[in-house]
Formats: sequence, C-alpha cells, structure tokens
Amino acid sequence: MSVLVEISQQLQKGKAKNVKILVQQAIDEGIPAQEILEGGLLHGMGIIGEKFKNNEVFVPEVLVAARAMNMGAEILKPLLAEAGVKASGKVALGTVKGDLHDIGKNLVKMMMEGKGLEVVDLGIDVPPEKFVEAATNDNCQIIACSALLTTTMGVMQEVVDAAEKAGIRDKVKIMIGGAPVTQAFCDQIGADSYTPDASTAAEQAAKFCAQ
Ligand code: B1M
Repeated sequence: MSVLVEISQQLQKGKAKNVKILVQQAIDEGIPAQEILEGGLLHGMGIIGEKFKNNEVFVPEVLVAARAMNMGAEILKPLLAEAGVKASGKVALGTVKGDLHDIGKNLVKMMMEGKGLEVVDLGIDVPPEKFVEAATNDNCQIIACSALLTTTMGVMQEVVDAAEKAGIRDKVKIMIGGAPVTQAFCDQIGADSYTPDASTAAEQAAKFCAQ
C-alpha cells in the first residue's frame, strides 16, 4: 500500500500520531509536499466529508480527522513555503462569524506565510468589526475571509459593508474563499477576489501586496 493511501486511511480513522509519522515517512521518501497534502491529507478529508454528508460518520469522528489533518499539515508547512522572491505585506485572516471550520483557513495561512506575507490569524467565528479593527490597527493591506457554510457566507457581505463604514474600503483588498463561495458571489458582494484554493489565494495576496 502506498504511503499516501495509508495517510488518507489513518486520517479517516483520526489517528493523528500515525498521520504525523506517515507524513514524515512520505517526505523522507522524496514525495513532494503538495502531493502529500493533496493525495494523502486532503484525499482522506474528502472521504470523511462524503461520509459526513451521508450520515455515515458524525461530528466526533470528523473532529478527530480534522485534528489529524491539521497535525499532518503542520509538518508540511516549511516544505510548502515556496522558494524564490518573497512578497511583503500583512493579511488579517479569519473564518467568519458563526463558522467554526478552520482547516482551509489554516492552509491559506500556511501558503500565505510561505509567500513571505505576515498573517494576523483572527481564528474562527470572527465578527465583521474584528476584521476591520485588525486591518486598521495592524495596518493590513488585505482582509481574507473563509466560510464553509452556506449560512455564514452572507457575513462576507457584512465585512465589505463594515470596511466601507469604517472608511478603509479603498485601503484594503477583501479576499474571500471556502467551499460554497463562488466568483459570482464575490462580484455580488463587491469583494476584490475569490480564489478556489489556498495556493491561488496566496498568489493573489502576494500580487495585491506588490501593487
Ligand atoms: Co462541517 N460542514 N459542519 N464540520 N464540515 C461541511 C462544510 C459540509 C459541506 C458537510 C456536508 O454536509 N457535506 C456541511 C456544510 C453544508 C452547507 O452549508 N452547504 C457542514 C455542516 C452542515 C456542519 C455543521 C452544521 C454540522 C452540524 O453540527 N450538524 C457544523 C457547523 C459548525 C459551525 O461551523 N458553526 C459542522 C461542524 C464541523 C466540524 C466541527 C465537525 C468539522 C470542522 C473542524 C475544523 O475545521 N477544525 C467539520 C468538517 C471538518 C467538515 C468537512 C467534513 C470538511 C471541511 C474541511 O476542512 N475540508 C466539510 C465537508 C467537505 O468540505 N467536504 C463540512 C478540507 C479543507 C482543506 O477544505 O475548508 O474547503 P476547505 O478549504 C479549501 C478551499 O475551500 C479553499 O482552500 C482550501 C483548499 O486549498 N479556501 C479558501 C478555504 N478558505 C479560503 C479562503 C480564501 C481562499 C480559499 O481566501 C481568503
């Protein structure tokens, strides 16, 4: 059995320790970090997601799988950091109010830091005013919002409105993403960028900061 299949299987079982060992093994075997992330960790998380949807697994199982995912990704962090010219800039990043999903947000953080950007991680369940406050106090060029629920996507509109109200809308770029988010939604709420995955988000953030 390939090590990537094993990573996926152990992640689905929530065996964080084994996932860490296997991720290290995959690195030692010379498998590229991006491949370990996609073919091992995200593959396993995808299967858990399907089972969750079909009521074959429940919140506790998903939580332990999520923990294993985060621990495995942490080992990949230095390797996912890209070589080459580094960007410089500051991003206020968080998962929007009402939403507790943080795996995608953590990946976005990892990729952005890999590009050399400084990330102010506001965590999960972040109200619109907190994004604006952080962007103002920490001089961030970008506000980056993640949402995984159709019921919390709307908070992104509130972030755009809060930035307008605080008079900082022309000073910050607002980036949005997460599974239910689309380009059409981005256009609709007047955000500056929708990106479908963490590495594209990091590339776009670096471009914004270079402007
Ligand atoms: Co939740 N959950 N969950 N969950 N959960 C989903 C999202 C769901 C699709 C499952 C399903 O039914 N199929 C569904 C949402 C349905 C909907 O709204 N349409 C759902 C639900 C319903 C719920 C609860 C309501 C369940 C309940 O309690 N009955 C509840 C809500 C809690 C809350 O937030 N208030 C809930 C709870 C949970 C757990 C706590 C158990 C756990 C989260 C643990 C954690 O995050 N620490 C959890 C998980 C893990 C999932 C699934 C299984 C996996 C999500 C994930 O981490 N994927 C998910 C099913 C699925 O997605 N297939 C599901 C891996 C991650 C890397 O992908 O976050 O999409 P993702 O990030 C991607 C891109 O979207 C993008 O980059 C990443 C890839 O590179 N991206 C950005 C993300 N943010 C970005 C920002 C950007 C740019 C790109 O720019 C700023």
